[in-house]
Amino acid sequence: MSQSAFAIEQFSDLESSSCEEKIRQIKHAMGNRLVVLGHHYQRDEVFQHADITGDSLKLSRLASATDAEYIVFCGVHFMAEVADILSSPGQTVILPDMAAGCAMADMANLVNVERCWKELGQVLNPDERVTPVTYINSAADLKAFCGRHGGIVCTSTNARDILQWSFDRREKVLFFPDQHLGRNTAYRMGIPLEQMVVWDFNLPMGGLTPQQIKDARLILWKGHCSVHQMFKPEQADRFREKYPNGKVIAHPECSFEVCQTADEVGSTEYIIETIRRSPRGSQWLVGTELNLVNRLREQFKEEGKEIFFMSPMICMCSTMFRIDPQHLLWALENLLHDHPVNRIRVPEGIASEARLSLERMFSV
Ligand code: CIZ
Ligand code: SF4
Repeated sequence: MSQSAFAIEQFSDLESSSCEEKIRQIKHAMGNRLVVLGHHYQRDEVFQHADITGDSLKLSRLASATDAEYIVFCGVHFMAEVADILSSPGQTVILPDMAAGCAMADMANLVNVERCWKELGQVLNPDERVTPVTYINSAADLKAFCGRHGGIVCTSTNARDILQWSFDRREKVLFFPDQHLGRNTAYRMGIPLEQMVVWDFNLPMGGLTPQQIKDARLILWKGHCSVHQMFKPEQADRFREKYPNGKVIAHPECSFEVCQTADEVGSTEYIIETIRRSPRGSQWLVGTELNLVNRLREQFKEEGKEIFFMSPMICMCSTMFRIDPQHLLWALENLLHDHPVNRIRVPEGIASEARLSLERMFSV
């Protein structure tokens, strides 16, 4: 990085409102050279600047289609990695704050997933009998692991089709890092809970006996999202007492009990679409990240739809929240002066294997 790059300290104390104006000016000045992507969980002050908004699947597809020189990803680290993997060599992907990770993604790493694969090898031949499936919320080297071992990536939008693809190829699936997405999706496909086991990566052999492994169809990694784990079925009960005609919609990262009581279960894109299509005057209790729920409440107010957040407590994704207008402005100001900061670069060896598992997903 050149010495004349701007330091974040020059921006940290700026008011959000003055960042807003400057961000607009830089975006205008850079035109088509720049595209800003915004995930649904971003705060409004940042989300408003996105040229394209969506879930990670939609954004990663669009990242591969754009020919902008700079892709600024307002989201979390694994999403920017996917954008880098799918973009072309001349493009640069920027994550405005490197601390924007995903606690759930961090619950699986290459060391403990490779150990799991080796330990499964003591009981069966995993490369013949187990399809590894990684949720897109995972590091690039885990996507590469899936690429190497005949596996695939899924998102919460396509998890069902991806699990079907995986079971069509091999009799078992190892699903990481989110146990809830795996369990909720497989159960709705008709796989009973008795055919699922949880792999505790802190224990030898995942804490399972050889027989449990042989009998299982789905091996679920013991990972979770602490934001979605806050929602409880009692919150749905209380809502229904008050609004007997109201509907409950939950993200599949929520617990099994919450998804069982919900009227609808689906990804952020599904939640938005379902509420959009619902009749005027509908009442919804929504179990997903707070910024998105607040935005839905505003967006559909005019149609007389009432939207409530599932938890009485504030549960926001604290890492998504790291991307603030100050960091976005800092990243853009540097780009305007051709000093990319916080570039996300996946080494080519990892990227090419990760691309395999992503391309398998796109082909399903
Ligand atoms: O895939 C995504 O973007 C995430 C993390 C959630 C969702 O349901 O969209
Ligand atoms: Fe990760 Fe949960 Fe935040 Fe999504 S809401 S980015 S899964 S920590």
